Amino acid sequence: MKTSFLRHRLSSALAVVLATTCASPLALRAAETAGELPVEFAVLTHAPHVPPPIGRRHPARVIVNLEVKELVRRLADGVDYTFWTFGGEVPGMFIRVREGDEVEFHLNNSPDSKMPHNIDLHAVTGPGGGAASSFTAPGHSSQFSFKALNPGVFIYHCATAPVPMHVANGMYGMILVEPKDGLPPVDHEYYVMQGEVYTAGRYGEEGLQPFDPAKAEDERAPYVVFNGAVGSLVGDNALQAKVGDIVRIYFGDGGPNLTSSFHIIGEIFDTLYQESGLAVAQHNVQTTMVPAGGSATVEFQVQVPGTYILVDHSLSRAFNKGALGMLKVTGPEDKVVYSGKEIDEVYLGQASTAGSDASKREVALIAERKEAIASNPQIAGLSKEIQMERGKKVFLSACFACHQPDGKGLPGIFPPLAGSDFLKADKERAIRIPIKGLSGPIVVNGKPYNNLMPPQVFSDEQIADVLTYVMNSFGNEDGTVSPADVKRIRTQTQ
Ligand code: HEC
Ligand SMILES: [Cu+2]
Repeated sequence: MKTSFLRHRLSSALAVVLATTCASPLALRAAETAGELPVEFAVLTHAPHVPPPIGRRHPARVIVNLEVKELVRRLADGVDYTFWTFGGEVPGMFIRVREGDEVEFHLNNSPDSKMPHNIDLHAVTGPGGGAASSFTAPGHSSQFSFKALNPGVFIYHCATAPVPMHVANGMYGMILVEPKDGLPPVDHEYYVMQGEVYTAGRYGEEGLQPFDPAKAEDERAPYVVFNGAVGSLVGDNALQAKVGDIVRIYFGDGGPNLTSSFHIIGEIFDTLYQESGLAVAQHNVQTTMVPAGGSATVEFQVQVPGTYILVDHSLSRAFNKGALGMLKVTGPEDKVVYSGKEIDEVYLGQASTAGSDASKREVALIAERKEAIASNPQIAGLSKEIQMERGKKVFLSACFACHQPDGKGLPGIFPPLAGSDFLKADKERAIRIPIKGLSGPIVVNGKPYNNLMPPQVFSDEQIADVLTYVMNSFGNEDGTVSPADVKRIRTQTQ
């Protein structure tokens, strides 16, 4: 349904491209002076994809059709949320037009919606950015037009009261107004937006979570995420590039409240276009501040293969609330640019503070509650497959940073989990490692290691899941660990 929608958009855009290229430049100029512009349908894309460059060097009347849908979507593993969306996903669909275009905007509110919605596009010059003109009840459609006077990368969002709630529920997206002469070509363009979700439950608390107005008012977000969900840009969903490629990311902050300190671990932004504008603001930038309701565009060339981590460098948000994504770069190594033997201290610093007494107590309480639930025979009996999937997510949120996504570790620093004889030899010891951490000399597959693994703050269930995942992945093939096993070992070691 989603792809056919997109295909429809693409094919209508193609038809228009054909139509406009058939018209002679003279006829186009005549139409322009008569105020009659060629008509096009905008190509809209879901994140992290960006519509292709405009290409055209004359203005057009561009028709945008955007549908508001309220729907339940995954926020994190086992956690659902009723999102309000521009186009069915969070963030809203990416819109791309050209400076000087006249945009005919149709906002359609699905008949299944419960709420009225509207749209305030920061690319609009005029009161409310289109908000009042686009106020649309469920099952209705509104139309307004604006001229894209200023080039830039602009946010759009719903501005229906209570506005912070509509935005926190996912009602934000981006519109790029290309400068008249277009943008420099690059190898990949990606669309990433940060936003907070104010759930009634704490981070990771399972079930369908309602919006918590008090937390929103206090700006205490249990979730800060990229592209609408924890893990939307990790593992198989990571952004992709090849060594030598130039990558451009349009990064927006939907908020509603928090400023982002956007950073990519292991990369430097060669070029930064700051705060919506498309003039080069600065070169060689490590972290750029993106205000709520604002954007930045970054460009960088990737020189070395590996996994680069997109974060809000307010790091608790990255490592405890979900604001973490990945860019996977493939291609030949360049040992001069990067030897492959350094450690990013960020991981150790963050992980070591994570073991505070409060978190331990919290983990214990959550584990107690989870065990009470699990002892209900109807709920018990989670299949190994579910455990594996959950464990994979835990692995990708913590262990991968050191043991590497393929479990092979780094020579002399992080021992391998793939084919590890150390792991296999003693299940109880394996369970103790994430709980208590591990330091001092060990030998794994005949090679010595003498380093430090900080304790991993996870619930019994998460530790059981991640160990079960590890014991059955990367060529390892057997063993399961249950939450009860973990609880028993945790009690013994405390
Ligand atoms: C901050 C880096 C880091 C993170 C994160 C980390 N580990 Fe480790 N891990 C290490 C280091 C370093 C060692 C070796 C410690 C030593 O030399 O005594 C190790 C050792 C181990 C071992 C025993 C050695 C082996 O290769 O079998 C296991 C099992 C293990 N880790 C599992 C995990 C799991 C599961 C997670 C995620 C929940 C995890 N680790 C997260 C750094 C890390
Ligand atoms: Cu709304």
